[in-house]
Amino acid sequence: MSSNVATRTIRIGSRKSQLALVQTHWVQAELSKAFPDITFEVSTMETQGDKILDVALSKIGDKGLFTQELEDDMLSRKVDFAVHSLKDLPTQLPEGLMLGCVTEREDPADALVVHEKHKDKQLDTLPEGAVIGTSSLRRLAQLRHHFPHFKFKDIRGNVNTRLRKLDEGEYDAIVLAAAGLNRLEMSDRIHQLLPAEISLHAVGQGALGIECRSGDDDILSVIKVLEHLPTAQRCYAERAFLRELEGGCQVPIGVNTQTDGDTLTLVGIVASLDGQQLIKDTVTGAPADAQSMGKELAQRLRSQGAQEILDVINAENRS
Ligand code: DPM
Repeated sequence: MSSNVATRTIRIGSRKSQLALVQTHWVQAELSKAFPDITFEVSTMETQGDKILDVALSKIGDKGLFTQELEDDMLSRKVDFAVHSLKDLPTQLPEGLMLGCVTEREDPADALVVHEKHKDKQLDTLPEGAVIGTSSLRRLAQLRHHFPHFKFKDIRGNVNTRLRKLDEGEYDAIVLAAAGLNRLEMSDRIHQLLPAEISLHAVGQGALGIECRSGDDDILSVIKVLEHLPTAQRCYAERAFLRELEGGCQVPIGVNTQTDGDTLTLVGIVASLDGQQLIKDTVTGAPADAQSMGKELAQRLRSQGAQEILDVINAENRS
């Protein structure tokens, strides 16, 4: 590291939600431990995704919904890097910015949270017509496939708002990322972890992504101390898979990855919104080939009909 960075102040950009702040403050604390002579300051802002709360996520559609304002501040040098939930970070970053670090993953699984009155129930035993809250097309399509007798209803807002809406009786159950609940110390609200056979998680779910200016070597040398290589390799494979498939809007695409010694396994799914078609396949390879594995899996799913499913969804989202 060059000497000028050793005594300076580094500014971190973050969203304002409680979860975003927990994540950013963790990064700040870890980096302060590793670099006691550097001052790390947090600067918070609201993004488009925090402001527009009455429109389904899939309809807003724009990429970078939760990241763009932070990216503008990095490019204009108001902040030096930004901490994101990796799953909210688009696979194509603006010119001049890069994914500089991927931190160790929390549990990437989806979790079912139920209303009090269903506390003795599981997905298998919730009644016919139970109202399940999610605005994730990925969760919707996969759950509809396995549980066609439920009703699905959009839900927006940060984690706390969603839990309140559930508790107030608007929904029988909601699906959230286990990682968010764990980080908010609300693990006790997790009623059931959804196994991969029921719901493949979102690309990058459970990991933090630190975005910075491309080639900003001083900043990169600092944030890299938080990089967790096995997580990064898994997430590079997942992101390459999504990048190869995506059209522009939120799409029902799920993944699961495992590393076992020198083998990386990537499972991916593309689902139709009615849950009728699930196209799923697996590739294995060396972790160093993560990106090409992601591409290969995308091409395999495409040859099995995934593109037709995505074209229909993207056309509907735009209309
Ligand atoms: C993205 C999705 C959701 C968030 C879509 C998806 C969930 C939306 C919903 C891309 N971003 O998962 O298929 O359920 O209505 C989000 C959460 C976290 C990061 C909250 C959550 C925390 C977990 C993490 C919202 N972004 O999914 O419960 O760090 O991975």
